[in-house]
Amino acid sequence: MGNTLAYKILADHLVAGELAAGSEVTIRIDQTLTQDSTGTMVYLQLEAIDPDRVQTELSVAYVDHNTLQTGFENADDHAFIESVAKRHGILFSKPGGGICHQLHFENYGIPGKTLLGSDSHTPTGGGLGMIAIGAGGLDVAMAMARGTYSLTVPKVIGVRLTGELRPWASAKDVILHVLRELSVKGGVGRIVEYFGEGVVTLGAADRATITNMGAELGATTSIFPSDERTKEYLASLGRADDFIPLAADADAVYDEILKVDLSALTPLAAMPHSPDNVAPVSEIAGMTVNQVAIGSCTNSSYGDMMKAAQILRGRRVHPEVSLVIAPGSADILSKLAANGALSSVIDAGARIIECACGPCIGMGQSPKSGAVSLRTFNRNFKGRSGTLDADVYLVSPETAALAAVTGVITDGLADGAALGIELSAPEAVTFERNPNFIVRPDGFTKENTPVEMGPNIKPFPQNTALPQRVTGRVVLHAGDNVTTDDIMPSDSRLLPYRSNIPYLANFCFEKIDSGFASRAKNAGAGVIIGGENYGQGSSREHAALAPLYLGIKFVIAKSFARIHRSNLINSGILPLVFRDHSDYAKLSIGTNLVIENAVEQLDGGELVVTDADTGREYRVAGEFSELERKMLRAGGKINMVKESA
Ligand code: MIC
Ligand code: SF4
Repeated sequence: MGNTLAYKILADHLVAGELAAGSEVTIRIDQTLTQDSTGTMVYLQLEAIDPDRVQTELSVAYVDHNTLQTGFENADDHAFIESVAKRHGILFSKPGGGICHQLHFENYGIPGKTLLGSDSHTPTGGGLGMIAIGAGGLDVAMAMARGTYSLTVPKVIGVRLTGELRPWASAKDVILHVLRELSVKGGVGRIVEYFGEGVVTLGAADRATITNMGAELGATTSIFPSDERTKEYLASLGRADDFIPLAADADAVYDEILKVDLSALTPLAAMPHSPDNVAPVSEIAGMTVNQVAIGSCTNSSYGDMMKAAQILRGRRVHPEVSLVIAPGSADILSKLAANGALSSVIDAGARIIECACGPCIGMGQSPKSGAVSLRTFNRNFKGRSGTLDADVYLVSPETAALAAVTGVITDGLADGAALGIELSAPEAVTFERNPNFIVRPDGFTKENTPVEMGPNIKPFPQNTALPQRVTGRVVLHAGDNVTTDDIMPSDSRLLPYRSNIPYLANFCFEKIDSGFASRAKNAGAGVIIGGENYGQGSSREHAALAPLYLGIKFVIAKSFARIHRSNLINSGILPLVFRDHSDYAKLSIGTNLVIENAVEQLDGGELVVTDADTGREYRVAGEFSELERKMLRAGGKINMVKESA
């Protein structure tokens, strides 16, 4: 029985445990990446762990999220990250250099390596045949300090690609199709591995779009083979030496298989307000569009930018549309400037913004009230754009640029030719990589470099050891698919406070229940009730740290998203799962709950939670690995590490 590519790479990196789905293993981590909005916490934690140099082959600290600098906070955070990076041997990527995932893919991604990143879209690296996993900041800090990461081995879904995309159908449509098939929780506990004869029709950047948005499936990661297209991509960046061929065995056995015929795909769109709410563009064609945004770590490659430029060249952005373009890296922007594509899009009436996350995380360019915004991004959660009543549709760069010209959602496959727009593949180019946005840590040490700590940077909250009797009052009763954007909103107003949990906590759950923060503070000890897939989306551990600060002791949900579940455990907050889903409706705000003998119950896999007023009992699953139980008993990962030191 042959092996999947994912398991081959995991086996190569295995440090402890048995490589079988569902069991816990520790793997060696070759590379880490952080970005600034999660990075301030990561580096506070790294300083608390206090290693000398990092134990990875390569660690990079990118600044790409909080680049608005409307006050001193962002710039202070950047200076803090840079100082810690220098102290521990980490490369620092300056703001303006580009988006972490695009930059890492271009400059450092290597087939067969493992990458752990404090951002949920780290799996982008899977487009180059890496095992690239998104994790909470503390896990990334530990990976830098120790060079390892522990995870539950996922199952592997094989996606067999056949055929070839037609013009106007694009890599984005492949992943939107997969999302339509599997849903935003279809990838939980799974790695999505692409194989089949259709793979070679997709270039590395297209594969990156697909693996990037595997995060929206809830998957641990996604991966493509490393083949001649990978080699071609690496060679175009002067990195041919980084290439090795990699593929699953011909007789690899997948836990499940999904077949996708690329030739049958048409342009698709994820409609408000979920990435899996997918419809053919033809079904929504004709809808007036107010804003179009092209960029983000999903669709900001050179090829994507050139496709947009091809459509915009010699045309005019519709008078009623605001078109915003953010190239993924300074290298790409520079190339567009050199080959004239930049003038084409500016002349058409596009707004060019910094090579950064920007509007994707609500850092500017919020659409007008009630707007329809077409974005090439990966998330369209309600309010994420900064405008609560805007309708965001996620589409490919082709579909986005076409709508920018016509002013309405337009199906390029049906109408592109009639509009006189022919799409051709962009010419192959080579890149001179620009080292000028990178600060290398050479010559810097802990001894000669002080930590630069601005006044907005506050210590992170820490839990205490699990008591025998855990009590808490229900302070929130939430529905299915609660996102980390719901738990800890992020926009231009709040992102500057990512290093200030006491301030940020006031806005916890603000968008779905504005009374939450004060209710939790008044309760002293609180409990959150959630539905399915609680905590999907971002890797931000702020979605665990702010509730911790507000006194949340445990969360009971129908199911949890992977990274958020880990972040809760890392913070010492118990993520518990309803055994009987009908219990969900029996609990409401104000119910006083208690877990007796919590320490012993934790070992049993099932816990009894009792209504302290009526005596009614609820059975909840607490299926934790040995390591997770240790963390929960200690009151979180940092405490556990200190205990064992
Ligand atoms: C996101 O896309 O939601 C983010 C912002 O990149 C997050 C990280 C964060 O919250 O800082 C992610 O995806 O992990
Ligand atoms: Fe940045 Fe958006 Fe990508 Fe998150 S999803 S890393 S905010 S571009």
